[in-house]
Amino acid sequence: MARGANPAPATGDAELDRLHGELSQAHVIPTWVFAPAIIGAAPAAGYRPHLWKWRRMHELLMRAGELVTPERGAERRSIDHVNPDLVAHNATSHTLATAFQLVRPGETAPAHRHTAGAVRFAARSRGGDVFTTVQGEKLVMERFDLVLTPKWMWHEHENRTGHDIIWLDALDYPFVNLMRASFFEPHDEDRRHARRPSGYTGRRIGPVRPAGWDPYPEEAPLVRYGWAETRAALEGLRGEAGSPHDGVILEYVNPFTSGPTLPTMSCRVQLLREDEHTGCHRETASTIYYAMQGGGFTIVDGVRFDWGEGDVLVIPPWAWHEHASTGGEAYLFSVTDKPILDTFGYYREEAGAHQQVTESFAETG
Ligand code: 1HN
Repeated sequence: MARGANPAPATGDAELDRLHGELSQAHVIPTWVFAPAIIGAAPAAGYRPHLWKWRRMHELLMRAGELVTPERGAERRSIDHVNPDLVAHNATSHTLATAFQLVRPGETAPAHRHTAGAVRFAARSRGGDVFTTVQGEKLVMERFDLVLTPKWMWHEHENRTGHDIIWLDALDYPFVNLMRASFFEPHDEDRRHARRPSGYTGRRIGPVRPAGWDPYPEEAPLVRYGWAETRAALEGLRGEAGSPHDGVILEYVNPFTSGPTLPTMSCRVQLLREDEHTGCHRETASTIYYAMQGGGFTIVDGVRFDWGEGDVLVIPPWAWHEHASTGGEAYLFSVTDKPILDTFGYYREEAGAHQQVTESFAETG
């Protein structure tokens, strides 16, 4: 099939139409016709918000637990949240993808590395000796801990407990793929890196650090954010006003730069207090939410998404949204691509009036 540019609509002027036709065949388009399509007056996400209900995800993941083993080839027993509007990209938002990963007792997911950066939020963990090893350093994963796998770092997972662990993976591979910058390598035993003592990085990221310690930039940060400390920080802010659009919200920062969690992704945790209903806003960032505890709803462009524990919700860029807790307080973990926009000065935010709900999201599949 010949590949031409989009044909311009007929104008009624035969000669102009002939020019438009020839332009298209020569793989050029007339800006005088296509300017609005080329440069939008406001962002068009091109995809809709979507909600994945935990009950269904859990059932499917447990079936995978019976049928699939994470070994060389299959690599990981994870199920990716594919936005029905982004099927061609296997993506949750246009830049980010989340997944649920199950590691059963005694299992190891073999080491590999990729240019995509990843974070893991321990959604369901009973604690104990279950961990991700990043660059030879063991990062344990108790419930609601966050561990990072920055780009190109070797990582493998191991569960030495008697219980299943399920975590939420968030990766920036849709963005990396857009940039045509994806590389992947399975671990090669010959290149096995030196192992570090447990807590090595943890002892180097606080307000007091070994004197003269200068991390290689490509090796930092390698961080585990323990839920006990994160929760204490969140509780400490409970009495303050918080954010008009998010309630009490914390950002997981890079301890070396105080910048975002990773160059492409910022992780947050937020508390919506009892019967809190936030203000409405829209932003040029896309965000994926994981409901940790409690229930509530989020209105996105007039559609109400009711969420409960374990549910995942994606909000595209420039979509109006506001959050509310119902029946008590609610905790949300989220990942946003805001750092990418900030890097180039593209982040914008606008506050708006509360929305009218025109429909409620209905689960499919
Ligand atoms: C991946 O490498 C991991 O390393 C998890 O645990 C989820 C989803 C898609 C592609 C690669 C991991 C992933 C993934």
